[in-house]
Amino acid sequence: MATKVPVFNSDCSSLLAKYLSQQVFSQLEDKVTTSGYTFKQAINSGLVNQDSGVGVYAGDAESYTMFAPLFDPIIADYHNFNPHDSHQSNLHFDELFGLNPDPTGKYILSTRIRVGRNIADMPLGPALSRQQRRTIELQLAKTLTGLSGELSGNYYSLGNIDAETRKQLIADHFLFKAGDRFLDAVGLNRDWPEGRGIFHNLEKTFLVWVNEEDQLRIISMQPGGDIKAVFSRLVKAVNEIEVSVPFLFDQRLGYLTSCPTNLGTALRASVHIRLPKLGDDLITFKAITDHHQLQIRGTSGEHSVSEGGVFDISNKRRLGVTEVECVQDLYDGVVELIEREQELAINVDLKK
Ligand code: ADP
Ligand code: CIR
Repeated sequence: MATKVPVFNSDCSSLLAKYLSQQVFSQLEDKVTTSGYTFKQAINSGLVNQDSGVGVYAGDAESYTMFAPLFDPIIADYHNFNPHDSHQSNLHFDELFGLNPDPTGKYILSTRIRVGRNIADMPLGPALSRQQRRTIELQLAKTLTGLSGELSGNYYSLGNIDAETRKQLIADHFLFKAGDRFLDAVGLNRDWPEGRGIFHNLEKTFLVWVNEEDQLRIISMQPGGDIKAVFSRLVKAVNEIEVSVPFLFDQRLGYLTSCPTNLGTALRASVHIRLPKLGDDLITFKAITDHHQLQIRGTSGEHSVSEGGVFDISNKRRLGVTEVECVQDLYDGVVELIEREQELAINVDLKK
């Protein structure tokens, strides 16, 4: 007799719960990829963490074909991308329309754009062996410390950073947190902290996270709202790293990442923006972010809350849109958010 499909809590709204039917579960439950990644691992995070938005992770490129009866509808739903759509890249930052949506610096505290990348011919993080993870760290440390000019910096292995410095780097939004329960449930925290680390230049405007959720998270960030400057530095870094590191890429799905939300461009362009009035009017706030396909996160990143009226606003879609379009989504949405925040502030003043 077939095993019964897992039951989800009544308030679970993950994409896993939405698309894991009995038929899909019976078709996939015993499947294992050639790197030994099982379907049960792929869905474990969403089963353990019923507050997941998505709930699944890939362990390798093959997960995206072998588990397609579940992954394809999740990808289509999240990215608004149907299985016959194709993915195009455009890293020509000069094609971005607009420079700084907040030239006076009243609203935007900082801008950050990151892309996720993984290495060709390697499993993704959830299925990496300890030795493979160590090999990747060595390879990346060598490549990154060879960069020059504005991109030149140092690599710090996580185990060698003292606790106080690590805490400060996290508080300053430069370093990933430890113990993420979503990653834990898919085996992404195995052998922690070994093999993980951070590279950054002196100014901390260019950073690379090594072996967190993806093997590389290439990050460009700086105070203020100059989105184009941040984007152009990111493109320069990605192009230089790619000369020595072959990235895992798929014709249909773009850059492959362990979380399906990052497929395609794997790009998240975000601002930390102070919007206290909109923060008190979530219906208006959500209407604008939904219209521009933006996501609202808290001040300390995913699954965190907003502090002091400061929100992390970023593009939601990453697949089936180019890098320029992802960043343009953010730019256009932020312009409208600032206009609305200003109107709400005037209305409050008039009522006084
Ligand atoms: P990711 O961006 O890799 O998907 P998170 O949402 O966890 O992951 O964010 C990682 C870190 O980057 C967090 O500390 C978050 O606050 C910080 N961050 C994101 N956007 C910005 C920004 N525009 N300015 C400063 N820090 C940011
Ligand atoms: C979840 O399902 O909530 C986590 N696995 C993270 C998903 C990616 N993040 C996102 O869409 N905000």
